[in-house]
Amino acid sequence: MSKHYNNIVVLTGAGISAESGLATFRSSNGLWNNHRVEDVATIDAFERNPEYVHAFYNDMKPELLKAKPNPAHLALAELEHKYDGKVTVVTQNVDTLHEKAGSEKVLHIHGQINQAVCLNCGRVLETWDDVDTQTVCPHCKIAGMMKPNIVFFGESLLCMDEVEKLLRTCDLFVSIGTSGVVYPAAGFVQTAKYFGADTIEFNLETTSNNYLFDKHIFGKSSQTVPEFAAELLKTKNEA
Ligand code: BV8
Repeated sequence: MSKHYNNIVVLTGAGISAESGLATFRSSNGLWNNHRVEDVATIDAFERNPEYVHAFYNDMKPELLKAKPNPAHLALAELEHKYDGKVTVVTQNVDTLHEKAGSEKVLHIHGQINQAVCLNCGRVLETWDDVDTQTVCPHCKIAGMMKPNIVFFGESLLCMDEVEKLLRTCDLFVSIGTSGVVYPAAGFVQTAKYFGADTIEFNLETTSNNYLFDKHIFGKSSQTVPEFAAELLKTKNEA
């Protein structure tokens, strides 16, 4: 690695949190806690049976609260703070391991497990406590209108205005631990490439959209990402 980049976008998926002990979507055949995600993480499922969907996410909270960031998360946080350029993490993960590692510029495009949104007033409640159909919104005081602030299948993503601007202006797009199956996140690499970014993919294996990446770094992200970050930190802005 000798090239210096000024604006790096890092898309992360469930694979970056695998070595922190969190199940990935794919390796468990699309199951989370023995439920098919497509059956739970959908707006229809929530409208049909909000208690069931609330319980699914409430059950996930203790494990995600306890989970610790691994060297891949820590390397990205160090890169954000020490690198002579802009580094932004765009994550599909609903865990908060990037923040726990010290990353500050993190965009959760699929939402966050420790947040709920009020369908009455639109305000977001930050909480690791259980949220259910009885929960009262602390802002508008209405009960029963809280939804996990998780982007369900069929819902539009969060932070997309900011993400689209980043994809048009970044000069390096890195993808870490994502199978490239879920859209529109799986299409981000195409946009970045179209606007001239170099593209690198970190995974254990070849993924569905691998042909869009200039470079593939195979291996466990807890090893490959710290090595990559260390190389980047050696480069200097020649301008
Ligand atoms: C939308 C929240 C439109 C829930 C999630 C048919 C074709 C194409 C697209 C569609 C289609 N039908 C429907 C769609 C659209 C749909 C979609 O893409 N479906 C897929 C399943 C086909 N997308 C949507 O619905 C999106 N919304 O399109 O809205 C719209 C527009 C305007 C107005 C209204 C509507 C919403 C998508 C978001 C859904 N919510 N999460 C929850 O998390 O509980 S997605 C969910 O999937 C998670 O976010 C998770 O991150 C993601 C799974 O992807 P990955 O992160 O990649 O995880 P995965 O397990 O798959 O892969 C892990 C990878 O890591 C593997 O490659 C593995 O090899 C690697 N790995 C493992 N260990 C390591 C490692 N790598 C390195 N080191 C390791 N140690």
